[in-house]
Amino acid sequence: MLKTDRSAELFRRAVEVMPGGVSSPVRAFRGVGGDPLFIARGEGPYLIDADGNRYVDYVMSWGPLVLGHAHPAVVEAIREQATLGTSYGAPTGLEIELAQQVIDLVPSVEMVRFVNSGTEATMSALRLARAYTGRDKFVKFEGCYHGHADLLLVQAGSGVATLGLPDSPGVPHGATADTLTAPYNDLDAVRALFERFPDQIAAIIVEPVAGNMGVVLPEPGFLQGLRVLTQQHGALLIFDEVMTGFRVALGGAQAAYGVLPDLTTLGKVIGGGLPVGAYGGRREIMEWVAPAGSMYQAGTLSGNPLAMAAGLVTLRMLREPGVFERIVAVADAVRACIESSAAEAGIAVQTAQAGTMFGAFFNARPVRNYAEVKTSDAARYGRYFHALLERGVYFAPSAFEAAFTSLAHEGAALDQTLSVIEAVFRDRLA
Ligand code: KE4
Repeated sequence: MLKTDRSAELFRRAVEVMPGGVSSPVRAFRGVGGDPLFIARGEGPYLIDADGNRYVDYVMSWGPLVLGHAHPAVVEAIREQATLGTSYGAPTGLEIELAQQVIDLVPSVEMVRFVNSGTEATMSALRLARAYTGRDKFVKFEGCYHGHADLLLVQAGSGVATLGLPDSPGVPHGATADTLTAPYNDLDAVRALFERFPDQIAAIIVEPVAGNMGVVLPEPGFLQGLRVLTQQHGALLIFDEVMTGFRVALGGAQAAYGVLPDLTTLGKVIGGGLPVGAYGGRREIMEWVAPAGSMYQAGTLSGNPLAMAAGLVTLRMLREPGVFERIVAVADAVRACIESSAAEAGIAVQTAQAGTMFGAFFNARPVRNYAEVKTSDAARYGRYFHALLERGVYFAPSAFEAAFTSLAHEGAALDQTLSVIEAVFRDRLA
């Protein structure tokens, strides 16, 4: 049994001063039971909690830490920049360099605007699509999560799904009146929306690999079908690659699947662990963004030099020969271990993987959309989570999330992970 007295004490104090004791709902362990661990530090592939317990971390801050915790090059880049100042509220060469890295890597992106979170990126991209097309409606998919902006809190995944919230109070009907939803992987449903609302749909926004309802892959032809439908109906295609960017492939899911959207939203990895988001795409669309154009969007700390420095060193290292492949190989090994261990124990598990992110459902049938996700055994996931945690392996405290690897997940950390997964299934602790 884990000794977590210090975390328990911190949690008691936290709930007095922060709603639920956390700064973001999915951290609260509500989806798996028990109380959250309070973290003292991160070190390569490890989290160390306030009681000194060490865990191999597969949450990795929900995706950003593709090089691992406190990578020396990232720490040095932040330290060096901090001595030059943390924010100027004025343009810097660092923004140009990071924008160029994104443009070089992400096939459809010709121009970039930096913001401070994925939520800001998606809400801005949708405003831009509405400005560019002169239309108000847009389509999202059930179980996909694109941040917590009012217009997107409809049938959302991630923490909304984890907490089983019927979407959110405080979102006025008017804010979501133009938000249309369809089941993931269902092109007929999307086609029907275009027929029902001709010339009214500004965009489709989609997670090209869904990572906020667990990991659900696009079926063959789904993304290409969205590309064709949006072109046929004069709507924009937005790939929300906040999670999949630089994780599914160096160029994101659009590179892996060969489908080019009109706009792409990014976050997580491009901040190297500091708050950054971005949206980008075709130049003729992006030039609608103020001050070049009239679509307004702004941010005090957008493009701040600290975050730019951390993101730059992260992407530069990720581009070095063999680095990305090493991180994918770890995800391959862990995913394969889950599959083989569950099969040997006769426990029905569906796994899915895209590059350096992967997931597992306790389900006897393949999972292709949110309705099918919900037939999975979330209670069993909770037992699985705690059985792994007690043995020093930290997966997402929710069945509706993804697992992420890093450059640091090698050697002893990987060996420990594989032996713990084998034991948890063999001893039927899940
Ligand atoms: P943020 O505003 O949390 O930086 O990004 C929102 C967002 C947008 N799009 C996608 C595809 C995302 O996955 C996210 C955020 N992801 C969740 C984890 N699944 C953030 C974790 C949290 O909410 O604490």
